[in-house]
Amino acid sequence: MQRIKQWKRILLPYEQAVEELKVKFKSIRYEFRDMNEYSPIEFVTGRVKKISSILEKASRRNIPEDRIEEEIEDIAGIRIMCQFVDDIYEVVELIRRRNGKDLDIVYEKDYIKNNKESGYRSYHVIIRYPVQTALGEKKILAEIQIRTLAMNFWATVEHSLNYKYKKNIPENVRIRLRKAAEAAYKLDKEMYKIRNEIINAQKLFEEKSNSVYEI
Ligand code: 0O2
Repeated sequence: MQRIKQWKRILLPYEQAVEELKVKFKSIRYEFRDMNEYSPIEFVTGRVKKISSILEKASRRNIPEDRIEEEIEDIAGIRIMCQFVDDIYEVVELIRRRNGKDLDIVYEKDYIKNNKESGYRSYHVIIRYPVQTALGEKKILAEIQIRTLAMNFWATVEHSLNYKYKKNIPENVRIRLRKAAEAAYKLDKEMYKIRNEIINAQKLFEEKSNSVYEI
């Protein structure tokens, strides 16, 4: 019980970081839309890892409890969803431009160019983020995952299957998942080919919806 209470306290700045980062990335989307420009960010989510998942990951990787905050980089996680693969790299640029300002980039992992064995694709940026707490500043690690809607669909489904099969997905399902990952990637490529067409149609649709509200 005491241990859970301690962990809840440790996680407070992580919760604050997730809330702040969500606001910051959502604001970028609002700004683009306000300028009537295309936003590379479609939507943003975030979460703090559950205590049980933190402890399970630490035990799986033999991380002593006093090293968890330094070694588990995704206790605070932000997910940014984009429409097109190119938007992902634009978002990465937006983050890089903030390096040394409100966040510090620790390292990046491009699982789009080098997808995982499972078929997983996403771009990960690990950052150090300063949180102002009642006891002063605390710099925490956070993971920003940037992916397309298709990549997100695949990852969400695969994550549920991993949970169901306790990370031991049967071979036949794993093969199908790899095929599905390729299909999702093909979908992203096809969509990219008609990117301008889609963006123009969305602009028209948005203008129409706004004018309805203006009446
Ligand atoms: P959750 O529930 O999302 O928090 P490891 O977790 O040991 O495989 P590592 O070194 O911590 O990997 O970093 P990595 O590989 O960048 O993975 C961190 C997170 O990326 C994972 O967190 C997932 O969110 C996501 N991810 C990585 N690989 C896969 C994959 O094959 N499938 C899916 N669906 N997601 C993946 P957690 O802690 O695994 O889970």
